[in-house]
Amino acid sequence: MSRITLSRYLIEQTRSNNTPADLRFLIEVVARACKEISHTVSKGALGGVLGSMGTENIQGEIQKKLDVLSNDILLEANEWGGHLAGMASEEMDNAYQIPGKYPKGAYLLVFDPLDGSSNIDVNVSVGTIFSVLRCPERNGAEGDLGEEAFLQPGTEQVAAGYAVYGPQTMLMLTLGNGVKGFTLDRELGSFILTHDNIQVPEQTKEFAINMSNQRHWDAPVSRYVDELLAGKTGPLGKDYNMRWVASMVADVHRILTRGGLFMYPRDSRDPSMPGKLRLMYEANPMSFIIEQAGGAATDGQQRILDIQPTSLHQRVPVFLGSKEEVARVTAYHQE
Ligand code: AHM
Ligand code: MG
Repeated sequence: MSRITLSRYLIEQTRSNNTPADLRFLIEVVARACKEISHTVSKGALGGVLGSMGTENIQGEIQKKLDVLSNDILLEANEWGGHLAGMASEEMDNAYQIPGKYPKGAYLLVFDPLDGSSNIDVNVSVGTIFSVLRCPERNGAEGDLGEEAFLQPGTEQVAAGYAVYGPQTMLMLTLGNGVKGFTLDRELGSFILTHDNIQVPEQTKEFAINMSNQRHWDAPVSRYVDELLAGKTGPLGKDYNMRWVASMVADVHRILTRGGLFMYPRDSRDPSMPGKLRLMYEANPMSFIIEQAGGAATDGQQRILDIQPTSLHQRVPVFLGSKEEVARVTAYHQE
């Protein structure tokens, strides 16, 4: 049987699922950019790409050289094709305007160009996360595209995905009808469909959280993690295993592959920051993917995809993965 490339999968989606041709083109361009980022990341010290830029992004985080390179690769790949009305990125203060010399399109592309960048210099998996929204009608408005165009709840996403740059480079994609996984065949230079119909098991014995923040957690999270740690003799009646890569893409990828629960709760370190992860660039695309694979995602109170964003760089607490455990930790918040 012939192998199914990402391009072929997308063309088949256009035929069977009415995926518009410009959305197909958009995904192809993002995938091409991810290949370039994968190649750049893999050069490591040989390419002189490790280390910091000495600059900070809008969230006060030190930018790595690869954060900035990856951001530029995605912008350059996507700005000229005529499929986008604008872009927004974790690494840029404001919405990115499509240069006037290029045509504009119907979609908005939102991304975290290189997630997990604290892992770059130690050669641990990192990745690119992206989300696609429709640009709202601008009613003939001229001029720059404002931040408000992007502030749509996650339920409005028409596509989301991530590339993980690990032992293999993989692209995981949802167009709203399930999740497909593609592995980069470096000899062909193509993403090949290797993981059809991905399903997150409803139950799990594995959780992921940064335990070093324990003393800062809210009571429901402390209670829940205490129960996980109590194992077989505790109220949950089973022993749990813990994993924390500190790259959300890698942690979510493990959960898509074998189940589990990922948590980055709100904590009391900085009251102005309700969690660490960003709604638009991390929580929404990952929640869309996880739900499409049969899992669940909440902020402890409500479904993440239902949150109405109020700003581009908004942060949220995140609980996602196997349904049963997400439901339990969410219920503890609501008690
Ligand atoms: P980044 O986008 O700046 O890389 O930050 C997001 C990352 C996630 O990938 C990961 O889950 C989390 O931050 C790890 O945070 P911590 O270092 O607090 O454990
Ligand atoms: Mg990130």
